[in-house]
Amino acid sequence: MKIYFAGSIRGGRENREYYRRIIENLQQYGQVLTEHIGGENLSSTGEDELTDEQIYKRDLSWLKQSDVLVADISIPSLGVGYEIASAEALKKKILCIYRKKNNLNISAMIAGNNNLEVKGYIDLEELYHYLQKFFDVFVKKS
Ligand code: 6IA
Repeated sequence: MKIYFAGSIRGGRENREYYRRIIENLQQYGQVLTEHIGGENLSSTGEDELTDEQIYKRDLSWLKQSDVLVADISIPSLGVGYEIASAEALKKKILCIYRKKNNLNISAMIAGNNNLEVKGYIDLEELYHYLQKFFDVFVKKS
């Protein structure tokens, strides 16, 4: 099972620690191709050693190889939105997750799309429990 985890970079890095812990949890279900999203060294300016074009091409190739996209949409990010739409076009299974706080309003383009699973979480315990159920059902179906 290959998992593409998407989370905000230039959209803002304040949930970085959450991403790190979610990625760590996801690793029990498969290989997370985008481990760096939770990385301490990845600031909002990102990976300096790669050009934007290299990042774009590498990320899309990983998305193509993946079985499932797990996108944290707590922080609105153009890149994450683009990855969700691309994964949908590639007919990937998509799970969008968000932290329920600060009256976060999820875009209608996400909340209104029946091809996506969208799940809010209050804390990581709740999210981990949900992920277990999600992968249980997903693995059985595929
Ligand atoms: O628009 P954002 O930067 O918030 O988009 C974040 C999403 O796009 C993530 O889910 C990543 O998969 C992808 N992405 C965007 N930028 C990068 C990046 N470095 N490294 C890896 N993945 C990325 C930023 C480039 C740097 C030279 C500034």
